[in-house]
Amino acid sequence: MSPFQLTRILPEDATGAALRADVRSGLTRSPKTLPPKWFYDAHGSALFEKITELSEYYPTRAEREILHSRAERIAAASGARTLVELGSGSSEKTRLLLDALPGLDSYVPVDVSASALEDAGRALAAERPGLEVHALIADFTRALTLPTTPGPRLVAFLGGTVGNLLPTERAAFLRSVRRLLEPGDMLLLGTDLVKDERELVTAYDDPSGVTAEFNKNVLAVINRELRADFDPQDFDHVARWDPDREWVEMRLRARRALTVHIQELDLAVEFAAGEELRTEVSAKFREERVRVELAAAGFLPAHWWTDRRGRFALSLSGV
Ligand code: AVJ
Repeated sequence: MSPFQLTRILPEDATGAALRADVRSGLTRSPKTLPPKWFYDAHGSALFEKITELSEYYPTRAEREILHSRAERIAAASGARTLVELGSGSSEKTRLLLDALPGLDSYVPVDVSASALEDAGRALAAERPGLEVHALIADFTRALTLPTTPGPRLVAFLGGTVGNLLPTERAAFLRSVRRLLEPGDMLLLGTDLVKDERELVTAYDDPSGVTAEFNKNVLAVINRELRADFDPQDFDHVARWDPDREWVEMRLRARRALTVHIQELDLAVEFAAGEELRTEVSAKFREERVRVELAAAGFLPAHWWTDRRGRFALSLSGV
């Protein structure tokens, strides 16, 4: 039996149907919005990898610092035999955890991107012959069922991606993760923290323009998948801090009045000059809010660790 198994939970066309529904509803409302998950085709994922290497984009390095210093504690506290990673992407940070979890039998990376799962999953299965890799192609914001693997399980949701969910979506998501867990299982959650506005905005508006390119990539995705005629040059990248909701927003601002045609949807979308399309919210947290939200979902927060500069936190919770 191969130690690498790839299971598709998402039906082949679920992604296409979800994209069509999101684009139709997001571009026909006011203000216009798109969910950030559509950034991540192969090019968008590569651009995100480039973002993580920018000096301005601190979350990845800050989280890696915490994982590096706390991996042994996490391993000891969880005693995990199965590691489930939601939104695993390239699984690079996972190696720190995997290396620290000596008793691990199974690794379950969950991602919407089959290609990311293939590459990362096969590499890991080759490196760790004793480890069963059960990759799941799934949208973790929807109902998930996990393969039967030995407990206790540690579910990791890293990178601060939980901040991409709006508050009501986040509450529903945390409850759905809670339902996956049994007594003895734990959740390891990465959350970016509230900090100086300049530092936050610069992390989402780097001078080299990589984040701008990443933001505009969603237009290329819609052009390709839904036969639309967006010209990325018609839009400016905007990153803004919302002090009331404590999140960073990325937007695309139309440089002039224009009409976009989306053939697959049989839809024409008008933008006024200066009109902004919101493409992402990235919520920043305070310890108290993380505790309250975790508790509301039925978790028992046990540990809270930050990097030395207090920019990012990892929390470990039981159920
Ligand atoms: C991958 C969702 C954690 O919100 O910081 C990076 C995505 N957006 N730069 C984030 C992102 C703009 C990132 N997450």
